Amino acid sequence: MAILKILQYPDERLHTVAAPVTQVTDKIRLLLKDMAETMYAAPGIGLAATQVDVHERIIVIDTSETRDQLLVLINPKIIASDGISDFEEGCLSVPGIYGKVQRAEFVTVSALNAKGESFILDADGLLAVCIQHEMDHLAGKVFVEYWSRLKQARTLARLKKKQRSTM
Ligand code: K1U
Ligand code: ZN
Repeated sequence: MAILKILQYPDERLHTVAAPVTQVTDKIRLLLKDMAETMYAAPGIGLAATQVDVHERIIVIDTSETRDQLLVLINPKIIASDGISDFEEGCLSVPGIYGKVQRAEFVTVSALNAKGESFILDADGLLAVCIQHEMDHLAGKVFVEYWSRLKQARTLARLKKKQRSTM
């Protein structure tokens, strides 16, 4: 297994739209293992393939306290949603920046698992937020891009200042 490099905002590659997985092969299963290892090591509660510069519709998530409930979503699709939530979010591609995004409170998602079997999942709370955040990555959208131009500009300035101080 391997820890993969996570692209950092404003890297343009984070704006790439991911393509559907046509077949869940051993190569995809190896990528899933590496993505899970990368997410746990970061540490994070989710990771989209886009963030490791692989532009296929693949997500790993673990929102459990015990960090042992890995959820794999391949070709995820939201088939129903309801309610509004206003959760404070973070992102491994935008380290140190946190802020609220308005999303659906409940989602029903269809996807394939690591064996290529289809399943349907009902999610609420942090899991629902995380699924939507990761699916945005697959669509080339980073959570800060929901914010106003001014807040985005301030965020970029903060990130650049942080990057300069760690050089
Ligand atoms: O997509 C990502 O960059 C992962 C991101 C997912 C996420 C967090 C919060 C709301 C929505 C989506 C993260 O995992 S940021 C790190 C984080 O939230 C966390 C890390 C360790 C323990 C608990 C939370
Ligand atoms: Zn993110």
